[in-house]
Amino acid sequence: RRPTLAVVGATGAVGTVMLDILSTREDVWGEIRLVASPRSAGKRLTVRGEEVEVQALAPEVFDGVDVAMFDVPDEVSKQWAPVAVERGAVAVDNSGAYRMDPDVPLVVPEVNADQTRNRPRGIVSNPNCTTLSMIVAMGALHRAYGLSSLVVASYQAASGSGQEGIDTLHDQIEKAATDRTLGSRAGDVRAAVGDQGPFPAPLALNVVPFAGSLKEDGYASEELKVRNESRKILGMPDLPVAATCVRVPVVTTHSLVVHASFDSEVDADRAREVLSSAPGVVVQDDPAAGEFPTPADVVGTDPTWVGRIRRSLDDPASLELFMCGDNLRKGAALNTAQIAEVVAAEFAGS
Ligand code: 11C
Repeated sequence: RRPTLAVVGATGAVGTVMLDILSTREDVWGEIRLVASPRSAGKRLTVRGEEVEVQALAPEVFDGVDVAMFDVPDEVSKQWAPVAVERGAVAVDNSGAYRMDPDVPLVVPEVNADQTRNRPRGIVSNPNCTTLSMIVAMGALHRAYGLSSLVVASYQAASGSGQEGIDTLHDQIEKAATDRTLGSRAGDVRAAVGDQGPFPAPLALNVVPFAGSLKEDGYASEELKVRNESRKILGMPDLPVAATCVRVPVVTTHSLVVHASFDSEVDADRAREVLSSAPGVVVQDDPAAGEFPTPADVVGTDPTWVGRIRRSLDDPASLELFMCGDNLRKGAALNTAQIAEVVAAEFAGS
């Protein structure tokens, strides 16, 4: 039987990408129900080439649903994922609400698909987009060499903060575009762009060394997510992970610089082979020819792109890498869809 799917948060930045993904991947679904806040109810959205009316989030929308995806803020997932489960669905949640719950698996199908069935609460979690932009590649290298530590710096896109982030960046770029003297005096960009939207400093013509909210010891929530989620996905609760998360004026696609250390010596050519043969990873690494991934070239694609692969000059057991991944696709909607497909496969033959 083909399972019934509900997409909760169908009208948001991630939800919009989800409808595209559901329309282009191999179709495993029976009915697809679109759900959003009462404000968006009644809208008609296209999925699989058909218009579907958006229903307001209410307990009854989950009746008869087998898999419910949630692309909504943490507090909405906290309240509604258990309602979906109570009504018989498996919830696949893209919020931060359940990721570190020991009774909720945190799944990246290329790395730990086997964890999907281990879900006593009926919920499977999807990692944060920053973690997801590197973890498929790091999982492949871990299988080859045994990971011993990670040092990560992110270059995160505005759409990590949703549609508001995208709109803020475009508004700021528009305001900054006409004055070609901007960026030459302290504070001139800040004065010119005005509204900072969801960001703690101007994003146009700037970089912002803070993403998420402030947590203990000066860390930002994004940095702790990268650490905690990487450990959980790789099944390495003590893996040393140091992360600094930075927002850059890119609309969509997160980039990361990774310094990865391993249990054994590494070789850059062999690392390229390992990554090239890993599902979901593309190696683009020929700097002499100007070949390396950039967010502007990667956006809209599914894989994790890896380039600038070098053995560390001072440690033969470490690699330096640069990687990019579309934070709305693999970083959010695509991975959620892949998890949902793993669950859907359980219905085959039923
Ligand atoms: C960002 N990674 O770029 C965040 C957005 O935990 O799902 C996703 C937040 C989350 O701002």
